[in-house]
Amino acid sequence: LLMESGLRQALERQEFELHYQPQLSCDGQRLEGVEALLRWRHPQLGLVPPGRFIPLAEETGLIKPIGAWVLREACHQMVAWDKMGLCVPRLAVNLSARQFEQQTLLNEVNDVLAVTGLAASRLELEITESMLMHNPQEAVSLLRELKALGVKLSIDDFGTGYSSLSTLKRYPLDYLKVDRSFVEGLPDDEDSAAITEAIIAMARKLKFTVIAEGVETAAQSVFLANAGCAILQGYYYSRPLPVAQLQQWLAARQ
Ligand code: G
Ligand code: G
Ligand code: MN
Ligand code: NA
Repeated sequence: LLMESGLRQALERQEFELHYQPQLSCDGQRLEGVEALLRWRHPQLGLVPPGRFIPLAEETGLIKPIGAWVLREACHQMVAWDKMGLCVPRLAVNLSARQFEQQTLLNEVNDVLAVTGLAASRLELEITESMLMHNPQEAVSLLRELKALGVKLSIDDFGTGYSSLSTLKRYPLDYLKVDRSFVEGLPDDEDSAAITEAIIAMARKLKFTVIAEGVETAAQSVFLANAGCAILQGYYYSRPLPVAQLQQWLAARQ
């Protein structure tokens, strides 16, 4: 109850903030991009992770204005980094099911690109399998229109839903993010290793660029790079960081 009334006011009170997690090339050398991850700086509860308020935001519909804020805030941040001479090549933003609607989303993306001047190709929108399966026909046409704007599209948490790679091929997706539940067992767990290698190999043949999430160890990063994964994301490289800390992280690497 406290959460719901608080959630309604959180936007006006500017209690939301974005943290950014780096994504590295498979050799760990080059920054490929960052993923924006939402947090709620609650006056009493402190920093609330998205798992604790996004379901409620979805139920109440508040996710629409919140999601629109995330998109604007993150794109403005990219342009601010450009001006500071900090090179962040690409920005990934998570979409929720309720945001994934034809006209509103297209207008929001179009507007934010026009207002900020951010090149469309530097924006990546992350969607989940369930968002595609709910209404495949609608999803295809929405994704095509988003692609026509020039943005990149990725499928998040791949492997946790019910879709196969062959089904995914019907959609104009650029990136496939292997869910961290597979990465967790690497390199020793034989089933995780076999499944991860197979997913990466097939995804590559189908021309997806593969991103692994939840990379926590050097051994996992080596395994994934050898398996053909292009981009790595996880605590091994960096946790999701508040803006000031990400800027320090970037500056330290230059
Ligand atoms: O940062 P963390 O691991 O706690 O994120 C947990 C979940 O919340 C992830 O599944 C992530 O996709 C989701 N999430 C994080 N930020 C956003 C956001 O801005 N919008 C939406 N819809 N989901 C987000
Ligand atoms: O579902 P999505 O991929 O958007 O969620 C990303 C979430 O995963 C973020 O909440 C982030 O905090 C979390 N995360 C990122 N890297 C790691 C990692 O190396 N290990 C674990 N356990 N979680 C991670
Ligand atoms: Mn994600
Ligand atoms: Na994910």
